[in-house]
Amino acid sequence: MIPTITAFERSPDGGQGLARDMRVRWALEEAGQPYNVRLVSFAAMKQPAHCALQPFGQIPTYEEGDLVLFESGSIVLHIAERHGGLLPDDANARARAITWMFAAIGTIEPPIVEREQVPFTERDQPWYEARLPLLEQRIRDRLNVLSGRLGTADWLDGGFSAGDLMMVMVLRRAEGMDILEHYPNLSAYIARAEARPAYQRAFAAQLAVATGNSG
Ligand code: GTB
Repeated sequence: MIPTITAFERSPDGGQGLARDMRVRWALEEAGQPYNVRLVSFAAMKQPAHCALQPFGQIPTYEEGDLVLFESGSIVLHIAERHGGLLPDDANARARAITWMFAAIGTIEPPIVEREQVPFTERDQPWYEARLPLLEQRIRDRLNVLSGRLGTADWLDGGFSAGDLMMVMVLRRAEGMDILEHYPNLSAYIARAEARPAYQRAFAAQLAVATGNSG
C-alpha cells in the first residue's frame, strides 16, 4: 500500500528542505518506497479533519491503510523498521541507531529550535540581546560532543542509518547561525548525507512544491 504523507502547501522556508516532511520523504526514498503527498494550508492544518491525524495541527502525518502516524521521528522509525536500508540487522547496532534518532530529536534539536524561534518570540524583550549568546553556547555545548563523537567517521555508528538521517536533518536547522561552520567534520557529514541520491530526490520533491513544479 502506498502511504500518503502531508506537507506544507506553502512552506515558510521556500523549499530549503527544513520542514519536517523532508525527513519522512528522505526516509521513504532511502527505503525505495513510493509515496503520495497531500499538501495542507496553515488553515486546513488546524481543522478537525487534519487534527484527527495530527492532534497538534501540524505536518507531517503518515497514512498507510488503517495506520495513521504523526511525529516525524516515529514516522521515520516506522519506515525504517518495515523496510531495508535504514537500520542495521544486528540487534545491538539497531538499538544504537535508534538511540541516535532519539539523540537527534531529544538532545540536539531543542537548543537549535529554541535559538531559531527566539527572534520571532522574544525580540521585543529587554533580555533578547543578552540571551542570544547563551542560547548559541547551548548549541555549541551539544555540537562539541557530537563533533568529538563523530570524529573522522563517515556516519555516527557504522553504516548510514536512520540515526544519521535524523541527525543531519536536525543539524541543518542550525544553518545560517554561524555555528556549524566551526565544525568542519559536521559540515562534511551534512554534505555527505546531502550527496546521497535518496536525499536529493526528497529535496527535489519538496522544492518542486515551493516552485510550483510538483505537477
Ligand atoms: N514534533 C513534531 C514532528 O517532529 O513531527 C513537530 C512537527 C512540526 O513542528 N511541524 C511544523 C508545523 O506543522 C512544520 S516543521 N508547523 C505549523 C504549526 O505548528 O502551526 C517545523 C518547521 C517549519 C518551518 C521551517 N522553516 O520554514 O524553515 C522549518 C521547520
